[in-house]
Amino acid sequence: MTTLSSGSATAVWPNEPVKIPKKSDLGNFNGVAIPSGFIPAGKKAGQIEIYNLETDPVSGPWNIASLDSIDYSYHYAIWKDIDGDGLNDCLCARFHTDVMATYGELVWFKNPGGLSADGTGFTAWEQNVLITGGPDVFISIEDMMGLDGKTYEVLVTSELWTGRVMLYYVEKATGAWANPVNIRSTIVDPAVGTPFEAKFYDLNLDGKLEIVSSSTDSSIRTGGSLWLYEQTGCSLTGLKMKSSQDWSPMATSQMATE
Ligand SMILES: [Ca+2]
Ligand SMILES: [Ca+2]
Repeated sequence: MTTLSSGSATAVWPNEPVKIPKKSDLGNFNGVAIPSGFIPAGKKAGQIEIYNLETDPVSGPWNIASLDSIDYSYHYAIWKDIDGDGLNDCLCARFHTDVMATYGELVWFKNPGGLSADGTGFTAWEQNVLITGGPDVFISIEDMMGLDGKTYEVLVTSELWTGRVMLYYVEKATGAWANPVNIRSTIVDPAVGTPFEAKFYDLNLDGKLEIVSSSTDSSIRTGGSLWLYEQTGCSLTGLKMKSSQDWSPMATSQMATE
């Protein structure tokens, strides 16, 4: 077992580790990013910390979110060249919560380049908010073909604070995500309870992606639920998903035994 670090600069509430692609613009090392932060007092100041796993001991961390002006919680990250400058950036959801307000954001961090395997050359990553009041914890992205024959890059989000499962999408083009005007959205489920994670899968191998989302909702049943959504393909872009109201939700514990 490798202990990344126990120093005072490390994550106060680590979430899902995300592998960093071994690319020259990301230091050219096998690395991992640790998004962090959550709701409890003292745990709200999250970070996105990069570690180089090729050195012994591991090198880092270098915090992509070092320019945060207030506390944010981070749970997952996607590496993608958002602005089309050839450097992979970091796309993620985050949320801020305090006694005055709670809200989520979709944000991307611009890779300034210059990161080396030992961390020299690391400089702060500029932050760019794309959506406010929606994505907050988990995002996942896939290419999908629309009924108009165009390819779309589609984010599915599970939104802890709005209780929704959503799609956000742009027509696939270099730099498309960098301009919020390009981003459209559709509701998959307006009230799934308290969701945490949603992902695309082709569960029935018919070539169309389904969505699987987990949530808790004590008003529906005690414990967790696993929700499935399938495409009905009746909107302009073919991205409309079947309402969860057509499904009979099953608790995950039941699924294991039935
Ligand atoms: Ca870029
Ligand atoms: Ca399918």
